[in-house]
Amino acid sequence: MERLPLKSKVLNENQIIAESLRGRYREHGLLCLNLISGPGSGKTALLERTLASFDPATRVCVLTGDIQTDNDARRLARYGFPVQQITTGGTCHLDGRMIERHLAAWNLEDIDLLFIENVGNLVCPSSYDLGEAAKVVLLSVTEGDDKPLKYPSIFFKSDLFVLTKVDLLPYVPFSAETAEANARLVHPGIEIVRASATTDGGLDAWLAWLSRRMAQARQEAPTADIV
Ligand SMILES: Nc1nc2c(ncn2[C@@H]2O[C@H](COP(=O)(O)OP(=O)(O)OP(=O)(O)O)[C@@H](O)[C@H]2O)c(=O)[nH]1
Ligand SMILES: [Mg+2]
Repeated sequence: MERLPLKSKVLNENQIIAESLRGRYREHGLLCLNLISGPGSGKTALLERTLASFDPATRVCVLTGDIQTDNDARRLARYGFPVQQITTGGTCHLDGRMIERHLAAWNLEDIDLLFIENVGNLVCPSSYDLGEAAKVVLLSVTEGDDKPLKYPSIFFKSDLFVLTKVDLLPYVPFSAETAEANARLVHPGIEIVRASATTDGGLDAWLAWLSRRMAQARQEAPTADIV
């Protein structure tokens, strides 16, 4: 059998859906962020505090993924913004088709910011593009400062590394500097913020990053110059 060399990557089904989602997000100037971490690093807590800080007129929606339960959607729905739970029933990551199906319930014209909280897993979600503008990786200070070296793919693919639960730093043998240096070894350009969902002002750096990226998404929308 003769083998033909392929010069470009054959797009798999997920990638085709992701590119279509990305195009739709761009068209509406919507910022989509895909939050990824191991189980319990604080994704939902970060989102709860973030939603609590927003003006009620903020056009933000959340899709939150878990293998079982709608616990996270119930936690997040308390803040008055549209939230949907995606229960995968065993799959360890979200994929483009799941996102597409759940977004059908919403009008993208009415959304400026879409958070996707992925299933708690530091490995599988890194392989699935959801059309997001950026992946955001979270790692908490109770998980070990070597994790960026042990799970390099997600640190390599993320624009932002949020080091969470920094209020616990005095109580655990964890060096924030080492974790950050390890993340930069894997991905020299990665941006890093430290966060605490339990401390006043603990999310300031994250919120500043968020508003910068929202402004950028608005500017890149095709209608940005039309007043
Ligand atoms: N001390 C402290 N605890 C936190 C912080 N953020 C989250 N937690 C706690 O960590 C636990 C897990 O937080 P979640 O927000 O549920 O974590 P998650 O990443 O959404 O978890 P999964 O969705 O199951 O992967 C909860 O008991 C939170 O109260 C923080 O900044 N500081
Ligand atoms: Mg959660």
